[in-house]
Amino acid sequence: MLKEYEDKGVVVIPSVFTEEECDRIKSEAYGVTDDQIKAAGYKHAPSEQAYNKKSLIFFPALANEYLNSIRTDERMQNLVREFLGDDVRQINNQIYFREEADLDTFAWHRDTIFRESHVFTSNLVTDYLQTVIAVDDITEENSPVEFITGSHLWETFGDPVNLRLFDRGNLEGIKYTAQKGDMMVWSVMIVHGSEENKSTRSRMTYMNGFCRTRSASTYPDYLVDGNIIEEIDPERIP
Ligand SMILES: O=C(O)CCC(=O)C(=O)O
Repeated sequence: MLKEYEDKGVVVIPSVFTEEECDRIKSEAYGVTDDQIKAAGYKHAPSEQAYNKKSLIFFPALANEYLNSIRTDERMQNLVREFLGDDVRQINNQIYFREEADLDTFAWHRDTIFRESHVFTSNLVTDYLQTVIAVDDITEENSPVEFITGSHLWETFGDPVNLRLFDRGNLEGIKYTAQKGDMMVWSVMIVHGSEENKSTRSRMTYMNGFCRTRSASTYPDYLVDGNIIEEIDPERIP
């Protein structure tokens, strides 16, 4: 798994969560409101609307016990320990709805564009881990994320002009499919993007992003000396 991640920049880990857990994640995600996330102390915009639908909610685990229990679940912890060790911060926690007929798209980009340069050191490249749980089956049809495997090793890649406008250009990646309950982890450096979900099936993902504590000057603690920190401290989210 680690070797594949190092070579390709992305790897799918099968059957980490169950179908029942995914169904519950989905219903809880739809139950969390912007007001609840704000009331839990989140100081930024709690959700995003893109094109025709609500596309994302940010830090829902602040306001929802079940989503928090998945975030802190042993299976998640073990994965994070395996990749990053014992001292880790939580950088993002978000749900992508990606409903059927959702017009949202993501241009080719590296996730480094989201990481504030005043917070992270240059070790971000090795110290950051992006994870998602496939809450629905991800197929070729329902807007899978397309990854250019090996691009995490490219010297440079320019930032997109408009993140929410996929323009293929002359690039071609691999559309990564997954079963409900699988996890996908990817490098902060891998170039990826996604097209509109033109299908009749949603493909929700639950994203949790982590960074070794040594490389992030703020953000809530996730693991300290290998021990889980059960609650996200919203004061630490810049
Ligand atoms: O889920 C998607 O369609 C794209 C997500 C993505 O590219 C990202 O969060 O960096």
